Amino acid sequence: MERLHSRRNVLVGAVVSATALAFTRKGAHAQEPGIHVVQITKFAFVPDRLEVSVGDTIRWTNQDLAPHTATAGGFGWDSSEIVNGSSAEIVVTEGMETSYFCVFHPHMRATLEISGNREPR
Ligand SMILES: [Cu+2]
Repeated sequence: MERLHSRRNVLVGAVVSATALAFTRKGAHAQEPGIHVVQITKFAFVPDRLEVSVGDTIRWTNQDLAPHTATAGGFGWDSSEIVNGSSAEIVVTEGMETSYFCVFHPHMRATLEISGNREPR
């Protein structure tokens, strides 16, 4: 029941932050892909270190007035520009780069930890 409820929340989107927090608490033992929310605020990624699994979605939400990006250190993946109040999502894939930054503000840096695989659905 809890999983069904979580999946519906992901689709609805409005309550996705609460879902992401719940997912984080469940940790690596959760079987279904989850959504991890990273807030971009005051020129920083929060959290700046995120544990994810292949198949999970990472959603960056920009709370700053300035535009930002989430861009892999070697440019292997890129959110493209995220303007104030909007979000971008990337699905975690096997072997993807785990360090990223903002191309507009290269001092903004963060890291992913890819902890394991989930069964394809
Ligand atoms: Cu930026």
